[in-house]
Amino acid sequence: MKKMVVGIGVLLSLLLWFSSCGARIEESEEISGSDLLKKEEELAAEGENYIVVGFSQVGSESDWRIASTESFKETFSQENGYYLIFEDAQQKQENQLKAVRNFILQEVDYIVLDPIVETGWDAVLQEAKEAGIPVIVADRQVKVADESLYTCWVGSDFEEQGRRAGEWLESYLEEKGRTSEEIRIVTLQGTRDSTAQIGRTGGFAQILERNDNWTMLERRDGDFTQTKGQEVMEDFLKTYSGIDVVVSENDNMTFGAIEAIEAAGKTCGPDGDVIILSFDAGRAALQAMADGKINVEFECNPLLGPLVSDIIQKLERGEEVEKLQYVKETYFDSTMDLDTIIQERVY
Ligand code: GZL
Ligand code: ZN
Repeated sequence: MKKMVVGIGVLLSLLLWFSSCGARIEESEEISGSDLLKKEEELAAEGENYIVVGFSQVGSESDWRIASTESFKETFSQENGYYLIFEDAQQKQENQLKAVRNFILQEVDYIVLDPIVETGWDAVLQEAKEAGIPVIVADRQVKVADESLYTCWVGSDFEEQGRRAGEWLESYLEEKGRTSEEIRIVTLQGTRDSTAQIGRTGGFAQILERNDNWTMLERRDGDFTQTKGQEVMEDFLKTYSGIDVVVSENDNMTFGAIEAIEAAGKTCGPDGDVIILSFDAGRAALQAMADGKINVEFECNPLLGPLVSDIIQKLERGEEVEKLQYVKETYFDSTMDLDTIIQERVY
């Protein structure tokens, strides 16, 4: 019988968990994934009915991602009736594929996947389907030939976020009487082929094309990280003169871009040389906006844990769930009462 030795981390955390639940496993005992879960079933028989959830998370590349992980770990706790097996893929799809296969071997009850990019999931989701394990996709989306390979998706309308950014820039430039001068724009893109990047780029492009005086000098992948965002912005500043606007597809790249702009002796924000549009609207970015460095923040809600838990509870009751579930979002700009907004922010 194929013995699957669970990762030491999982083994240790499960050992700790079992000991805390009173089931005693001899310290020296080497147990396999399926034996581990048999023990868990024994526990269940004693009424400790945990729903085992395997969550494959993209990585820890941004403030948004950290808030997302926190939301899932807080929600999928033992007090709430769950046992969470959490895997951080360090922004590599092959790690996510391994994690999902691991979850299947461990016969988890549900798989939650935040897919780093949209393609490459058909085979592994087919395996989950054959194993009878429902897959819930959260945040970013998967593009698969057979939509039945996942139960549902919950997350943001990234294209609307992008459109909202374009609409905001239109009205801002109108207010400033800058509707006939050339507006020179660069874009720091998120991880290429991630749903957030596809949507934000695509949504903004819809508005770009109706403004003849806007010039998109270049869009380049900054991988949603501060380091890469700074690197790309430094190169943009060397390559292009008179950049008027930076569209940055997440706050961490924005922080890097601000570093680069200021190092080049320029200023950004409402009173600066360069207009900064940023996505996520985490607390640190709202503070940077209050400090005058960013013009506008397009919110992206990372608190998906409770929504995914509601979905699982519905499925446990045999209820139908919507295939696509969008979270509500807004934007904040420097004209608003940022101190109050910052106080109220959860992330
Ligand atoms: C968006 C999410 C993106 C964030 C980035 O929902 O996938 O990934 O905008 C994060 O900050 O890295
Ligand atoms: Zn709109």
